[in-house]
Amino acid sequence: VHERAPAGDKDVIIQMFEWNWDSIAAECTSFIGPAGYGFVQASPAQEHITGDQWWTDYQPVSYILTSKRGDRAQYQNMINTCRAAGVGVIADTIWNHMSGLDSGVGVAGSSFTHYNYPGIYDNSSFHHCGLEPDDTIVNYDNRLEVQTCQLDGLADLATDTEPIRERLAAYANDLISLGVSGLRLDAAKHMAATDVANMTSRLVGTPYVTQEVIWGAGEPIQPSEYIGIGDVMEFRYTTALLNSFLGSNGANISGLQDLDDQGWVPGDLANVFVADHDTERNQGSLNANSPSNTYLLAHIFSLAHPFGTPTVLSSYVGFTDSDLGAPNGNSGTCSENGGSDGWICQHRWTAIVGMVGFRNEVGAASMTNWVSASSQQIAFGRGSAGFVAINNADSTWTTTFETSMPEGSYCDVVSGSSVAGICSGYSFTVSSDGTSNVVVPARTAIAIHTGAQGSGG
Ligand code: ARE
Ligand code: CA
Repeated sequence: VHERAPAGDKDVIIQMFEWNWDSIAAECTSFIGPAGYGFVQASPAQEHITGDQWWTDYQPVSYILTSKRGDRAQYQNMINTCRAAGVGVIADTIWNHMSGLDSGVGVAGSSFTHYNYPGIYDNSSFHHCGLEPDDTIVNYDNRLEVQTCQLDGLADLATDTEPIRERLAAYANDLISLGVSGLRLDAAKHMAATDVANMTSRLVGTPYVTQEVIWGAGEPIQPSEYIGIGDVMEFRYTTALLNSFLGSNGANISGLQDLDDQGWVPGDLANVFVADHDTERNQGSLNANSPSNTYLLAHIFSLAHPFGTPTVLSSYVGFTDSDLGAPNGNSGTCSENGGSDGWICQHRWTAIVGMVGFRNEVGAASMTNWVSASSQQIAFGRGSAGFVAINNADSTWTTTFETSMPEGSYCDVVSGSSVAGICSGYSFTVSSDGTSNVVVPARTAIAIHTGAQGSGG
């Protein structure tokens, strides 16, 4: 059993995709901690291949903690600074493979060849599956192939053997010794669950673990195989939000009430997200360029709904180019409520910050008062602490909602916040009978909670 934040209790993770360590540290202090986020997920920390593309970070060549994002001292400083701001660091951890290059020199100066990493691994450290030309995975319907052949040609570590398990656990324990709170296990599907479980059993303490096991139609390897180890990234949720908010494949947001009956991993073991760095690069995904405010509305839903532990991706512009690396010399910067210098800073968007406050306020309260006025208009409460209405239709939604909230005047945290009892955005009143008259404009949402009372606006 691994440590995870209790639902709603500062459980929101930001994936600080490609931000360097110094800039994450600064952002933890100035914004992320005060805003109430629980964790930042940082890019892989270990030495990797050189190059300007973002994906160099996913080709490890040694366990020296020097990457394009900073060195060991900077990584340690990031952890210390974020923790001081109340924010844990989750390390993106690569156990499945090393590089896919014939040979090269890593960013910290380590020489390597595809199957030789001097002082660490030699040819015998890798699977040589012999099932496909070049040993590269083609057939996801073959379990053995997915787990012992090479993902995109990346040298596949023999995670079923003792020396490799020992080395990989030692790497994770080094990160833990520096103070990381959790691990994202990259490409977990490409390691047998027994291999992953063996290695996590060697970890010092009880770090939060989230495993990247992408569900695929008809594939033999199932996300459920990994739930005894820790959380699983539930990509079926991501796909359901995509289809529902875009109204594609017959899906609508009115179908998103009960997510525990979908056959996904259970909500208390699911790590959920509107997008990660891979999906935002997929054509037709929900991303910052999606039409009609759907990307933002999906985030509001994700942070309001009780299912899963949510991650918010914070990324940079230009993701339609699948190779483009981070802007501004890898140093993340934001404006007050948005991005700057090529960074998008989703984690600073007013509505997303407002919904993090909502989530922290409602905690584990169950869903109440679900109503769906049409296939693209939903509203629900969270106990007596919060209420949200999402209008993903092209027409205004004017209605009297039944809520379970106490009588009062509340600030809409989608359009603003409460500053000393004055709402910087809209405000709504709830009567003594729990009803509230609300106008929700097309393609927008409103959300109120007991932690943001106020009037005006
Ligand atoms: C790069 C080049 C390749 C080259 C390779 C080796 O792009 O052309 O062959 O280097 O030299 C990232 C990038 C890759 C990049 C890699 C290494 O996305 O393009 O390759 O870094 O630099 C599968 C896996 C899943 C994986 C996705 C991408 O199951 O684990 O593919 N996601 C993680 C990370 C990625 C990262 C890696 C793994 C590797 O999040 O960012 O790759 O560390 C179906 C299946 C899925 C499958 C999916 C896509 O949906 O069900 O399992 O995901 O198709 O193939
Ligand atoms: Ca493997």
